Amino acid sequence: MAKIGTDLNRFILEEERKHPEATGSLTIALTAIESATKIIASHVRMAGLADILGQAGKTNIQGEEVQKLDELSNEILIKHLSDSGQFYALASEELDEPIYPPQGADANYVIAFDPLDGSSNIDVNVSIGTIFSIHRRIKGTEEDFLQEGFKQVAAGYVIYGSSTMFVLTTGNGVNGFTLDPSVGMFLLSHPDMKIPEKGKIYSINEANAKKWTEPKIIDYIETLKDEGYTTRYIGSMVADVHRTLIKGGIFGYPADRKNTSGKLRLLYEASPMAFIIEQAGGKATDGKTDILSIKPTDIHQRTPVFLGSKKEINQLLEFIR
Ligand code: P6P
Repeated sequence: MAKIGTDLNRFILEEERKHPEATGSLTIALTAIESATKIIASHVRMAGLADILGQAGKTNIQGEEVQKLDELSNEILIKHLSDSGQFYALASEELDEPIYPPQGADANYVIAFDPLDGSSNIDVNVSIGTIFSIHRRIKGTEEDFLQEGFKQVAAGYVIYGSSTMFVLTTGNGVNGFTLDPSVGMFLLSHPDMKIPEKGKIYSINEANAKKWTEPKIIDYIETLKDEGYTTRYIGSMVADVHRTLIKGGIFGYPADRKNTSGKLRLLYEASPMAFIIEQAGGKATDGKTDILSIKPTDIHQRTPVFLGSKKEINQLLEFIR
């Protein structure tokens, strides 16, 4: 196991050296994500000052329209991922269609990302995050994004919270790196992360309960309440999933009569988070199928999501089945 304090770049290089066939491409790819998210973090930290400095969605002192943070984050990621030359195609929550950077014409990977998930929470200073999912290029068409989640090469998120953390899996466990702003480096703070077998928290927006298309979820939650669980729901997926990874329990966003396929996106929210949670020893399902087994049909498709500790997920599946 890597030593606490190892920086992310060194960790990625040491991981690469475990694979003789590695070309270094994934290392460069992940380093590009690291650079982009450090810049995003600096903008997110400034967001609170936006009104004071007349920025962030308003006209700044030069009289220029300043972009919304999620649009800015999207542009920062597109620039760094394109310039890395390691991605044949980029799919973003902010873009209707994928883009194919000329620098990545011969690249072996495609990446889907949510540049700033939960951005509606910025004005109330709630943790938000960047989520990404990397697949191998197969055909060199949009279909390369429509691979099952278990085929992911790497997945991760960066949570811009009380500290900025980069949580990453390349299919060999989960490791968490905390940004040391004094040196601008992500340092290994949470080696080999494992989700507790069970928790004491459920994280589901019960305000939607009367609209849920699977009423048995209500009975399941009542059982958890009888078992002494408490509820925590931040309304920012990265924050709710990060807490679930560390404390255990369950996070869920069921389908309802308004969002008949659920609200969360499969490719760049549910699938990367499911890969991380399963790599940490947990489970992720849409209520019937493992999230990682779902064959996507559309880049922006939505799915119901339930992820977390094995105990809570298996118990839920007993109720639903
Ligand atoms: P609701 C944020 O808008 C988001 O996309 C996720 O980050 C979060 O988990 C979910 O929506 C919250 O949705 O309907 O409970 O506010």
